[in-house]
Amino acid sequence: MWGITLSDANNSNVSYNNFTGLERGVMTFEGYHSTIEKNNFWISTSIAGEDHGNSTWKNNYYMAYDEEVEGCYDSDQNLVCDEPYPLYGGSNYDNTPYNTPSGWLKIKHYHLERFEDTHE
Ligand SMILES: [Ca+2]
Repeated sequence: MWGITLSDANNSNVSYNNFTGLERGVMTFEGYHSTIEKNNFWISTSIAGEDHGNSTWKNNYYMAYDEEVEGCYDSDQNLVCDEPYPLYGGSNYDNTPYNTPSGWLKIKHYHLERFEDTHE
């Protein structure tokens, strides 16, 4: 069961959702130029997202890809995995997957702390 299916939908935006209690998160097909960003995919399978179109996936959190054992390394400690997260289906990637739930809310605070640290 999918949380959201975008069928033949163009220029849609799916943001700020918590996908829980599902086996699968978002699937797009036959559509183009939609954006899926800043969602928390609390989905343990590797099929949080499936893309058969040409949508942009960025800045999402994937529970199945947030630890080193799952392949997510964060060598520069900016809360974003160093390697892209491959979406199921086509050949699309989330190039900036967060390793922290709602990491987009924490990144400003994180940078502020780092800035203060380096200027003390
Ligand atoms: Ca990183």
